Amino acid sequence: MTLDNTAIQRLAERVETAQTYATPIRKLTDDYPGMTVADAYRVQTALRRSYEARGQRVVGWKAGLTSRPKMLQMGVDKPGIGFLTDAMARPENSVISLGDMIHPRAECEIAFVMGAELSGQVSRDQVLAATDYIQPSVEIIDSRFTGFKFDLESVLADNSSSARFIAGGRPRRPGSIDLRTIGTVMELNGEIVALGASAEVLGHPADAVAMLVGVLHEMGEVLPAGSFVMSGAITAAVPVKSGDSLIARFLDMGSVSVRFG
Ligand code: OOG
Repeated sequence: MTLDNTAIQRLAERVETAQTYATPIRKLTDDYPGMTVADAYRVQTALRRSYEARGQRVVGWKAGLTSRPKMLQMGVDKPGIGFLTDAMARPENSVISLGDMIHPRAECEIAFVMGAELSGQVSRDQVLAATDYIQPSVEIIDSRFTGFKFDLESVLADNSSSARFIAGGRPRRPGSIDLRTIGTVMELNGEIVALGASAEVLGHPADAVAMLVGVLHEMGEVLPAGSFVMSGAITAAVPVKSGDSLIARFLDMGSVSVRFG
């Protein structure tokens, strides 16, 4: 860690303002080149505390940059995590307003709903044993950095670009489906724009949840029972705009549909 608490607090306020008013900012490492990953998570924690102080509730977590297509798209080669609040959740089949985002992009992800708490270093099997069900989801990400360009430290401080999330499709018990071979097809306005398979996510999406629990442990946190956890985009993210309609299809798990306003 290189930054003092005053700098951490100031950076969290800078990110929160950019998130709240959808105004792009320079990446944080331009001003704080010595910032470390540990510093970035301290900024993310300060941001989480601020949202909680305003009455938002943390309902889950997300893993990000867990697939090669995402790492190649963003030029970052390590995964990370971010928190999800009730204010970011949107219902399936709804119209999601994009007016309060800078340059939104959509992603298909496998979500895990936890039946039991997890903490520390856990295995894929422990993740699966603690999972109540898995479910298709769509995440709308929105980097607060100009041009959607960042490095690992900046994106982690920006809560891993979290903006909105939608759960849908058909929930499945983890033991009833091979979590590596779930094919996904994303259609935007009737055109196929992204195709993938769930093994892109660290070889097995449950390994992304194990990674997430490990990062939480380093932050002094656990993953509570009832958490909604997204394991990370399977394909590169797709830009969306007002008027678009999106269907994310998941093999044997149904689909998630949304429109953008
Ligand atoms: C960082 C967040 C990536 C994912 O699922 O890979 C992410 C970004 O690309 O802006 O949410």
